[in-house]
Parts: sequence; structure tokens; C-alpha cells
Amino acid sequence: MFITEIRLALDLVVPKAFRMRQILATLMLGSAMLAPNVSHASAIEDFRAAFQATEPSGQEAPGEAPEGMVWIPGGTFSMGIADPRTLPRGGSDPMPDARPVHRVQVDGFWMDTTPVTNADFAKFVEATGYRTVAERAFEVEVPGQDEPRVVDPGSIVFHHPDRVANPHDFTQWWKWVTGANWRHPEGPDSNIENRMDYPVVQVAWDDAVAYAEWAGKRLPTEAEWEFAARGGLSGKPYPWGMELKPEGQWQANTWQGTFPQEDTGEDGFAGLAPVAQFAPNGYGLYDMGGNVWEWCADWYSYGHYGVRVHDGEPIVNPQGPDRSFDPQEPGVKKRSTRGGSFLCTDQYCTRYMVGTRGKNEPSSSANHIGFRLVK
Ligand SMILES: [Ca+2]
Repeated sequence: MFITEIRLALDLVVPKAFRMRQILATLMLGSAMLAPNVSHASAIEDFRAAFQATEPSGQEAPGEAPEGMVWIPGGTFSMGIADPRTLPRGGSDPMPDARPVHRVQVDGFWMDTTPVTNADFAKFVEATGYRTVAERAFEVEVPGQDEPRVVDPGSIVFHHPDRVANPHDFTQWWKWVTGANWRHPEGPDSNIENRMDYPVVQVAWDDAVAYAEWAGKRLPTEAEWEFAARGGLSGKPYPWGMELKPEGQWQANTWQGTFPQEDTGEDGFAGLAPVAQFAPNGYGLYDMGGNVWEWCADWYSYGHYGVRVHDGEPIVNPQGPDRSFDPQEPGVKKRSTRGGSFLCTDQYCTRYMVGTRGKNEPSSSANHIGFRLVK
């Protein structure tokens, strides 16, 4: 359990911090590999060459749109991402788990235009009395002790450190906070009173699935999420096009300033933003990059795209692998996440780039992970 490891690393078992560091450092910081030295023009050309055009299916919407949803027509597209490091502001992560870029066909579906908000989630909790994973105590096995230790309810919260002694030690900015949950995203002293139009955070994959069952919807597959995020475009690194900041305008809530000390909010938002503060993509979807990570239905498996490529034919409606495998943490099953968050920056994690992938243990939650649904 990921949150268990956070807890263990923070105050119980120091050596575990090393393994945890590997996980979050890669997810949040990207691997610090140097990009080849090539011109931006030829790099953009090479990047685009990895993709074929998106071919919409023309499948018509089966009736009137459910409230807050938009029809995604389906079609065939190139899924994954070419090495983005040579692109302007392409970051330092080669994104090997999102290759090879391969052709995928998805059927049409309805999709929420924004992530599920606090207002939405409050209705679900009011109707069902549901308690999220972060609101439940749990037991952890402590090496060398016969009895498991009971951990009070809580979750993982981002903090601005005054200084960073080791840029690869994420425990300087991620803290376990007792009492942090969706109603108190940064801990017991915080609340969502004036944040009902913000995406719900501090929700685990299990919580998202419970909400989906109540709402008569489901989590999108990674293929559906990515097809939708591209908005009909192809070979573009962002849901809105080729540039991070076209005509000098930010298109998503990401991080500006020195990570993790200073979030200048140059894009209009220091920290999390309400939903739909930037223009929608070509399908009318808001926030498909930045603000909050979004849970997907699929298991995460590092090398899964490699086994999908066969005979050049598109793979149809892929549901992800049968089992999870993350070589950085082979013993932990993880679900896929997409879209990056308000903590992503081209200094470190550029996973607001469409086609890139995230991952997390299904019972984990934090104040930068939410979800949206399809049906
Ligand atoms: Ca921001």
C-alpha cells in the first residue's frame, strides 16, 4: 500500500525511503536524462513523424448529452508519445513507458467535461454515507514486530519546503497528514467551503470506482482518456496543440517558479484551481492537462505498449493489461493516471503532455489526484 509506505518511510522504517524516493522522483520529477542536442525545428518534425492522423469514426451521439458530459465520437489514433526531450520546453523525461506509439481504435463514449468537483462528490457522500479510503484507519505490518500498527486516517499532502537539501528526496515536499481527506484536502485546518467548484482530491482509485457505480458511469480506459485528450489533433504534445504557451498564454494550471519551493501562479493559480478555468480542447473537454491527475480504469504496466503492436492493425478498445507491473516497485499493483497536475513543470515532470502516463497504488490519495468519468 503506497500510503503505508509513505507512513513507514516518514516515521517508522528509514531505509524504505529510498525505494519510495525512486517512485515519486520518477513520477514527479522525471528521470534526469539529458536530451540529445538537435535543432527544435527538426526535433518537432521527428516528433510529428511518430504519429499518424487521428481518424474520427463519425459515430453519432446516441441521444441527448447527459448533464455535464460531451460526446467523444471515437475513431482511430496514434497512442503514446515520442521522446519529447528535444521539443521546446520538452522536459528531461524520455517517457519510455508510453512507447511504441501505436494505432488504437476506440468506440464513441460520453465523457465528463470537467473532473468531478467537490460539489459532485458531496452529493454522492450525502446520498450514500460513503467514507473514502483516507477517512478510514488501517493497519500496517511493521518489520520486526508481531502486531500490526494501526494508522489513523489521513493522506498525502504537498508542502512548500523553505529549502531543499536533496532535490531527489520527495519527502521534503510530500508529507503524511493525519486528518487530510477530501473535505480537508491539506489537513484538518483546511476545508472546501469556498471550493465546491474545485476538483475533488484526496480520492483513491477505489473511491472513484465507488462514485462511478453510484453515478451510473465508469472510469475511462487509458485509450479513451488519451483519445479524448487529443481533441481530434494528432502528433501534438499538448491537448491544445504544439506549444506549451502559445502566444504567451498559459493553457492549463501547471507550476511556474522554482519547484518545490515557490509556486508563482503565473498561469493565474498558485495551487489547485477551480475546474474549467482555461479553454476547452477540440472535443469541449476542460483540464485535460494540469490541475489534477485523473485516475483511469487500466492497470499500469510499464512495457504494455510493446505487446500491443501486431501486424500494423489498430488494437480495438484496449482495456489495459491483465496485471500491473512497475519495474521501479515490482511488488506493488498500480492503476494508471493521466493528465499531470498543478505541480507539473518543464523543470521536472512534464506529464501534462498528452500521451504521457502516470501511475499510483489504488488505495493512495493526495491533494493533486482526482478523476472524471465516462459512460
Ligand atoms: Ca499554477
